[in-house]
Amino acid sequence: MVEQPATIARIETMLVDVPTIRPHKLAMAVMHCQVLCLVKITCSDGVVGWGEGTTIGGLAYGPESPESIKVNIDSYLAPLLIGQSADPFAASARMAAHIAGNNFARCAVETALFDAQGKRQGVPVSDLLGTRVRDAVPVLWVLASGDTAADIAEAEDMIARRRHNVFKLKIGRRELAEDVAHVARIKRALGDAISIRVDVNMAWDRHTAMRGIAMLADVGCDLVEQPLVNHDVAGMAELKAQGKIAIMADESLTGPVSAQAFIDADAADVFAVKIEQSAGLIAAGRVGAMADAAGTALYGGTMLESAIGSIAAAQLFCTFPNLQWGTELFAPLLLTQEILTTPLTYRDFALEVPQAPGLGITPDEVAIARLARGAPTRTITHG
Ligand code: MUC
Ligand code: MG
Repeated sequence: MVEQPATIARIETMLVDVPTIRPHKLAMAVMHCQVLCLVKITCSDGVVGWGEGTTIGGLAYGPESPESIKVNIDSYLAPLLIGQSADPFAASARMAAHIAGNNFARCAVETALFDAQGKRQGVPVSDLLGTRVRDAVPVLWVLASGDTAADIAEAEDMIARRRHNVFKLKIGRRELAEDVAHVARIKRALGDAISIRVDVNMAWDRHTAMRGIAMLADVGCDLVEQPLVNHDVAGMAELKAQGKIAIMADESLTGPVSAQAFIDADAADVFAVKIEQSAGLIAAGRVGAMADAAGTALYGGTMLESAIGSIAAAQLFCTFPNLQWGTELFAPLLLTQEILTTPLTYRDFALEVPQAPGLGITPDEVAIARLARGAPTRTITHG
C-alpha cells in the first residue's frame, strides 16, 4: 500500500505569560513579562510539532501582538492549512500566497511544521534547512536594567560564569549624552577584551545618529544597531558610509525584499536576521544567503522568544557559513519559568544546538498549561 503524505490535522494556539527575571528596558517599552503565543500542530500521521510567535511590548515593537498572532492563526491560517500538506515548504508557500503580512504568525506555524517534519524524517531541523556547520552558536547578553551599576554587576557575573562575554546595551530612551556616558562606564568597567554594542531601536533622527555614532566610536563601542526608523534606508547608508562603527539593520529587515533594498543601497555592514521578522525559517535563510553573497556580515537576532522560538532560530543559524557577529539567543535565560522538560544548554559563551529530530526539544506541557492565559491557578508578579 502506498503511504499517504502527512497532512495538517489540528492547529492549537495558546498565550503564555512568563515574568522576566528583571525589568527589561528598551527604547520603546519596559518589559516585566514576556507573552508567548505557542503553536502545537498535530499531523495526520500523529506527529506533533511546536512553534512560537512572540513579540516585544505588545504592539510597541511592530504591527503584530501575541494576541493578534493567536487570533490570526485561529481565524485564518488554520482554516487555510487544515487538511493540506504538512510539508513545511508547501505550507510556507501557501501562507505566502494567501496571507498578507503577519510574518510572526506565519513563522510560528512554519516552525511547528519544521519540528514535525524533522521528527518524521528523524533529522534535526538544521538538516532540512541546509548544512549544519556548527553545533553551538555564540550568544551575547543584553544589558537593559536601566541602571549602569546594576548592568556592570550583571555583566561581571555573566563573564565569571562563562555564560556571555559580549554585551548589547539598549539605549535611546534617555538623552544622548546620558546614554553615551552609560555605555562609556560599562565599557571602561569591563575592559578592552569585552565587546560592547548598542541597539537604539529606531529612536534617533539622522542628526542625533551622526553625533551619537561619533561619540560612541570614541568610547569603544563596536556596533550600532538600527539607529534610525525602519524605512530610512538612505539614512542608514549615510551612517554606514561614515565608516565610524559597524551599522546593523534589524527592524528594517522583514525578509528578502527588504534585504535586497539594503544591499542595493549599501545601507548596512551587518544584518540581524530574525526568523519571525522574516516570516519564517525559509525566508530568514534566504536573507542570510543574500547577505553572504553581498558581503554583508551576519548576526542571529531574537524577538525575545522562549526556548521554542530560540532553538528554531539556532537550528537555522547553525547552518550559516558566516555568523561573524554571533547571536543574541539569550531570552530563555531572561524568563523566570522553564517550559521544556530539559532546559537548553548554555555554556562557554554559546548555546548548544540539539541534534535530536525536529527542534530537538520537548515542551513541558504541564508547565505550559499552568502558565497559559486563563489557567485557573496562574499567579504573575510584576517586579
Ligand atoms: C531587538 O530590538 O533587537 C533583542 C534583544 C533584546 O533585548 O531585544 C530584542 C529586540
Ligand atoms: Mg534590535
